[in-house]
Amino acid sequence: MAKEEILKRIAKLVAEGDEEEAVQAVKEGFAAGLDPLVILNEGAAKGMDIVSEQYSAGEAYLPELVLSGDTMSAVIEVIFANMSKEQAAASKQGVIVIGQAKGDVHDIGKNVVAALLSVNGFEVHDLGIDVTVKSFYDKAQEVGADIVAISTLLTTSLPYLEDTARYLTDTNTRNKYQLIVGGGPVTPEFAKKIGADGWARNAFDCVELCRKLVAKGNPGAGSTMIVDSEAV
Ligand code: B12
Repeated sequence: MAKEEILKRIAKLVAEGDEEEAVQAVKEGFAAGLDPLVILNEGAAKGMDIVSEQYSAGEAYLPELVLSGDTMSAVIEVIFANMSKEQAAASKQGVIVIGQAKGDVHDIGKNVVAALLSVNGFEVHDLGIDVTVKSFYDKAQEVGADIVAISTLLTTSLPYLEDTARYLTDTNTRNKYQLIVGGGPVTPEFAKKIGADGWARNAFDCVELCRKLVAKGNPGAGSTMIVDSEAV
């Protein structure tokens, strides 16, 4: 099968939530010489786009979303296992604490971001879903993080991003950690408003953002770096 067809098939199987076949197709992709990052971005992630659009159009419902989400997670695991071998010798780019904001159980996008950061040489500590402000702080202190990354897809969880910025200020640690935010309702304007150090549109942009922020240093200085590959 041609590479392009394998990518389309992976996208379709993720959208359909067919975990077994999707994992098999990913393995076929490796065998055909496809780059793991291409499989992730142009195959699996496209599948999530498809089911997201179907959901928004009322053509798919929560059970389908859960199946697709589980399939995406399984696929990420296989892709990640394959990539981490290649990247084992990668130098440490920085330490990142990442999690989904309090009240939010969505984790697919956050998992993609975490996986991509890991394979690009960052040491990633993933706190999972529904993470309290204090947990972000405690983990960052414990591991000596360079970056605290918060994801949310829920408008109702946005206030916790602002709370985190305030908590870091109140504990005199705002100048220790680059605070970055992202996910559906998190706009660049919102990131600026809460004084975050960075915002990125997707996982690929996030890797670039993290590289630039670690190189720049000076967290909490008041400027917000925006990395948006879709900006015109
Ligand atoms: C899948 C899904 C679910 C699944 C989640 C499964 C899982 N394991 O994650 C399930 C079915 C569980 C679910 C539940 C709910 N959902 Co839902 N869900 C979705 C859906 C369809 C797709 C999300 C997704 O995975 N996208 C694919 C990933 C790859 O993209 P992404 O998350 O955006 O991440 C990318 C970027 O945003 C960015 N990014 C992400 N995080 C970060 C972090 C940083 C730091 C940076 C820089 C970048 C970054 O990079 C990522 C990768 O490129 C969206 C619709 C949509 N179009 O987004 C609704 C959506 C997010 N859900 C919604 C809602 C309302 C809910 C529920 C409240 C429904 C309900 N009534 O129960 C519950 C949530 C309960 C809770 N407490 O959290 C709304 C949210 C509306 C809002 N703005 O508040 C949406 C937008 C649907 C809608 N149109 O109404 N959901």
